[in-house]
Amino acid sequence: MTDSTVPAWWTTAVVYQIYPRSFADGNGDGIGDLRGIRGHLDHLQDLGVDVVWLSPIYRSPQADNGYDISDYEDIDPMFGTIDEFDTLLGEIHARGMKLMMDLVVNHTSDEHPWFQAARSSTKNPKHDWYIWRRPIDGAEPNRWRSAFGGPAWAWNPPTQEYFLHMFAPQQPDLNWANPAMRDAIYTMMNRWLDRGVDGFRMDVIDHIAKDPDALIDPSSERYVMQPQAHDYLREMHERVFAPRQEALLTVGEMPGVTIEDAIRFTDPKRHELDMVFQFEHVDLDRGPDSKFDNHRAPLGALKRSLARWQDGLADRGWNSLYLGNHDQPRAISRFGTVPPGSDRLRYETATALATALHLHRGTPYIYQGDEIGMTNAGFTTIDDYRDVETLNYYRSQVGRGVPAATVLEAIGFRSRDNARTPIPWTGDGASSFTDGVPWIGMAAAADRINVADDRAAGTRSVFEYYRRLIALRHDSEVVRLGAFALLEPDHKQLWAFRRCRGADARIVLVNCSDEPCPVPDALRARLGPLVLGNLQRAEALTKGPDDADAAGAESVEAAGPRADDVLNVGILAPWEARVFRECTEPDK
Ligand code: TEU
Ligand code: CA
Repeated sequence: MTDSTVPAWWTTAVVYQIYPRSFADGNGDGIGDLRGIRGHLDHLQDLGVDVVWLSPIYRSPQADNGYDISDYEDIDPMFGTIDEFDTLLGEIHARGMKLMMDLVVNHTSDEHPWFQAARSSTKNPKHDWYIWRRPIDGAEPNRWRSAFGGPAWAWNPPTQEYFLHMFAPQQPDLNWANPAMRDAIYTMMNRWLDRGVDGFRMDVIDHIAKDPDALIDPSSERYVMQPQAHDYLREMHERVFAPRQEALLTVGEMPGVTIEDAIRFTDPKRHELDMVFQFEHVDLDRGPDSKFDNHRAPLGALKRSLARWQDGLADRGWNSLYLGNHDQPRAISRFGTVPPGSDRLRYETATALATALHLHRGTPYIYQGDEIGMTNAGFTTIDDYRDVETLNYYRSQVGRGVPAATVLEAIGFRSRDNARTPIPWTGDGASSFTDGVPWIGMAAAADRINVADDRAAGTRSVFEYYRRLIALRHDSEVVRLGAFALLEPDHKQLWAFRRCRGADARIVLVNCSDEPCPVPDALRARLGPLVLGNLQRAEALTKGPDDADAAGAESVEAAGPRADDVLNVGILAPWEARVFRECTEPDK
């Protein structure tokens, strides 16, 4: 957040993440593209989002679906051309939205000309733009592992050295200690901002600083969150963001970041980033050895984790709010119990989790497809999968004798491909996404779970409910800026919390279970008029008094269903979510 007394514009904003290769295909090659996105901007504008975040569309060999960039300043032909990009950007701006690009500068593709030069000779000026080490005792310099399995070092015969890759071998890590390399990155970033881009989501930006001693320490585990990362980000802020800071949004993706680090990264007085993606809540259900040793995270762990971050960044810094993205399984199948393609409690779970997330303090991020309640894919064979991380894991596990069925069950729950299935725009499934053959299969039940059917579902439309959540954030200062307090922290079904700003307060009740949930009496006594609920109750709802802070009839707080049906709120239905004004006179 800026250090002015006026809250930054993005404290009101909601961001929508597009994974371009799976959003909409405009030329029939089975891969989503810029033309496809242009054809569905109404969907985003109808939803009411303020910022569109595009996962990478730069030139790339696609070893990691574009997170391996070979030219930062050109659009990959599979997505379109730079002219088509300019047209898309213009149309997004004309509709009053902003565009945030995905910046991957911890590493490049091994096909980037920089790396091709660097690997050719230790004498090449670009050699030091990457991270090289000689063998130690004939082996890799330390025992660091790639996030995708195997050693984090690959051998380079021309120079008889290893190079570091925290991800795929096709993704060599850049050496941020080299000033010329940093200059090239800043120059490129400024060219995108000069083109009109409104900000950057910065891929694993907490990985960019490496401790040189750790690189040759066989026992070292120290590869994220090195303190130099702050120095580089302050330099980047000075060289790139500062001249246009008020208009920009910068968010750092930071696996492993702590609250203390995040305060330093997002404290406006430090001029580094506006916000970060932290990983504490999305690492709750992973095993000690692998994310695929997965189990369900208890509600208590999830709500206390987010509450820690609410409390931690309450006074300095700002939270990104997310439950899903292109690296995570679908939230309703992971934090809910909705199997692939099932309609059982699917609308309820999608809208309940969205209510909990969007009523927290921070900037909510909607991942494409979550706004229509998409589930995990439901893939059944390894041939259905495309993700390098998933395929590497399958091969390594089966290779060490784990039954294929066991591995398929683990990846079926946790694979990143669960969220990378194409968006079905109508009940025609694949043909509503592409005229060709989609690059990856559709999720289960795409004939039923699709944009057209959801948007026609009236009071059971996930899209319509998301739209009202977004409108509520836009309308309500207490939702945007109100202080957060977790209520009933030990309740195993109920996610309850309070937001308040001055005398104005909301109480949020979300039953995160498949069973009815009695509302504790102490809470019921505090409930005033209903502001928003995800279920239509049988009882007729009467209009309550006009809202004090509602800006007229367009306010969702004025227009939504409201009633003093506190007496009827004693029991929350499975996955029922309700937002109330807090009653100031308990006996009322
Ligand atoms: O992901 C970084 C990351 O660490 C987590 O998302 C996760 O550890 C990773 O997906 C492996 O489980 C970012 C991008 O979001 C991801 O798509 C890329 O694969 C990765 O960086 C490398 O660029
Ligand atoms: Ca295409």
